[in-house]
Amino acid sequence: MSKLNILIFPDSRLRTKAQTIEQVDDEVRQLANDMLETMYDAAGIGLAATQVDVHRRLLVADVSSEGSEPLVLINPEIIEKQGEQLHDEGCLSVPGIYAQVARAEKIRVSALNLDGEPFETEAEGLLAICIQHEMDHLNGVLFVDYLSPLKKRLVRKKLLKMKRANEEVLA
Ligand code: GNR
Ligand code: NI
Repeated sequence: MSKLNILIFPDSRLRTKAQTIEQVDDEVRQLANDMLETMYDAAGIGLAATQVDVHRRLLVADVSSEGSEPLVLINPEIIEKQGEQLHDEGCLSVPGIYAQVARAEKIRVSALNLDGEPFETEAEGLLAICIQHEMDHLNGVLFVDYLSPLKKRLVRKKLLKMKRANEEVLA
């Protein structure tokens, strides 16, 4: 197991559209394990492969308070959406920024598991939000894309400033 580096907005690699996984092999299982370790270490509830600069369609999530319900979705597809919910979202790739986003309240998802077998699952509430947020990442979309151009510009400025301050400390 190893912890992976998380890309930070406005890194252009976060805009890459992830490729379908053709074969669920040991490399994919290793990636899923490393992503779970990275997510738990960062105290996140979800992580998409895009965020660790791997452009393959894989996401992990765990919305339980004990970190006891890891979920791995390979090649996820939303096959049904119902209702709408508004929630303050954050993102490990957009640290320190929170904003309201509208998402479907309930979704039905198809995916492959770590044995490469297809399955379907339903999610609602926070897990539904998380899966929709991670699936956006796999398509190169970030929650700040739903903000007004003005707010998005302020977020970009703030994070670039943070990045520069960080580079000065390291220099
Ligand atoms: O840890 C996370 N919390 C969160 C809170 C509200 C809505 C979405 C999320 S996902 C985020 C982790 C992350 O950036 N996943 O891509
Ligand atoms: Ni995110």
